[in-house]
Amino acid sequence: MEEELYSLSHDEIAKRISSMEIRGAAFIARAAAIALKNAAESFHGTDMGEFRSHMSGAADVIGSTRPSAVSLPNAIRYVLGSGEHDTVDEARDYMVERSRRFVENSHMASKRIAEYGGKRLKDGDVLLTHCNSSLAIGAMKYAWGQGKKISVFATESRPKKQGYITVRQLAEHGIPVNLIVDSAVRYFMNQVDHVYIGADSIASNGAVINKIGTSQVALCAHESRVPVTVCAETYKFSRETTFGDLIRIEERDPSEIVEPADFPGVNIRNPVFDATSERYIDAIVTEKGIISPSSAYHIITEMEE
Ligand code: RUB
Repeated sequence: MEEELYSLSHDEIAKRISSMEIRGAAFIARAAAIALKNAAESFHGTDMGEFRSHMSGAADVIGSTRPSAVSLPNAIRYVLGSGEHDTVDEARDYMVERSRRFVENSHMASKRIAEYGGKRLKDGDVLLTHCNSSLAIGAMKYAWGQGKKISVFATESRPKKQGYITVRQLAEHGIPVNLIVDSAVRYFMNQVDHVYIGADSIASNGAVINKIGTSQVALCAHESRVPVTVCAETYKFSRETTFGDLIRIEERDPSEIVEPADFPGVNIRNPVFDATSERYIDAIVTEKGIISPSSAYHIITEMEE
């Protein structure tokens, strides 16, 4: 599916991110990098001013698709870079190369995180996950590949039910998996050894933004003394939060939950992410190693400009 993106316009990729055909923070970030490459290659003039405004227009369109995934602006910032260029050809080549590098680094980071996160699991461990995180699933698959007989509880993750993707991916891999409704998390938590989840964004204080309901899962795990591990690349850390900005929580169309016409006079709210306090997170597995949430600020200060 990622390969297919190279033949699409940046507008088409932006549409697919908005409609959630492309979803999950890691994939969104790589799609954004590919969209910018395509945008740079679709510009045929020689005027640097026009090229700059073409690229900043493309960055705005792509960047406004999913407000809670900081991986998206971070990918855009990386691809556009800070280099000074004399000609359009030079600028285009630079961005195409930065896009290629971002995508490659992202895949490499996923592999490392799978390894580091997978190694922490033991034979017989029971995991619980929420939504559909390619990184958390990568760690589970790695552990399974090491011969550890893990099993997983996966929430449905209303309203878009990304948990269905998770259970299918795990079952196809042969990993025993139980699909549960979101409200069954506490019922099963006493059978769970680890909560493994992904992240859309991580703030400078270590708070994690992930699929709505993650904070309830983490609170419940905390109460049962079950460690919560977040699998996330460093490009999901938000530099802006260091300077006081808050990560915006995306609120999507109510029709994702119910048909509003069936509930006249009812206000239907559909926030799709929430913030989990760093107090309820035991470890964040990054490609640079496993860190405590309190190290988020240092990760941010070390991020490439
Ligand atoms: C997806 C979601 C995932 C994170 C991490 O939400 O919350 O847990 O994006 O995914 P949505 P990954 O379906 O609304 O995009 O580990 O694949 O980056």
